[in-house]
Amino acid sequence: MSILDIRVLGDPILREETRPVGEITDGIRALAKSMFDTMYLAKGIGLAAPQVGRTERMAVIDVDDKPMVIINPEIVESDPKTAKSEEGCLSIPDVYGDVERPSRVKVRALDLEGKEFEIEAGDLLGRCLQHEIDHLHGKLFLDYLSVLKRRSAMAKWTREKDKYPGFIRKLENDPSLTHEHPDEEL
Ligand code: K1U
Ligand code: ZN
Repeated sequence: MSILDIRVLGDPILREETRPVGEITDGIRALAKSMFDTMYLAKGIGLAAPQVGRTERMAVIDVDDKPMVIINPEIVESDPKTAKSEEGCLSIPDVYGDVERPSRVKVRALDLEGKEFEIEAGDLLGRCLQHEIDHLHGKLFLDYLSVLKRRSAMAKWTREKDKYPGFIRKLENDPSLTHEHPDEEL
């Protein structure tokens, strides 16, 4: 098992555009495996390459026990109807916000064999696809919040960010994974 460090808000890589994956090499397959290991340990449902300091245009997702790798994904259709729901981000631990997004999207991507596929999804999977594809273009859920909600999310992050020196979240000593919830403490 290979666990990668997660980059947190403030690391410039989270705001950069990724580069399309050309050939799907053993290195890309190994990266996907390490990203799954990292995502599961962090208790996430998705993880995009920039979150682990990589510039490849790829992400891993697992909603409802259906692991999926999306390489060079594109949203090819978006429902004009929108839905609002709470999101978190493994790169902004303990900060949450309600994000309005298209209710359903159709995504075209390559799998780890280099085969093109399309997936149409709403609900949590549709939201997760959009959240991960945003990461691949340097966009974060905070960008969708109103000025007031964004300000309060940033105030919360100001209180959290010192736990992550160098904008690096090391999962082996991560406070939100290793500490009990305050309500569960005596
Ligand atoms: O990319 C990431 O930062 C992962 C992120 C993805 C995501 C969360 C919520 C809505 C859309 C996309 C997470 O997995 S954060 C963990 C989390 O919020 C969550 C975990 C299990 C079920 C639902 C949400
Ligand atoms: Zn995220």
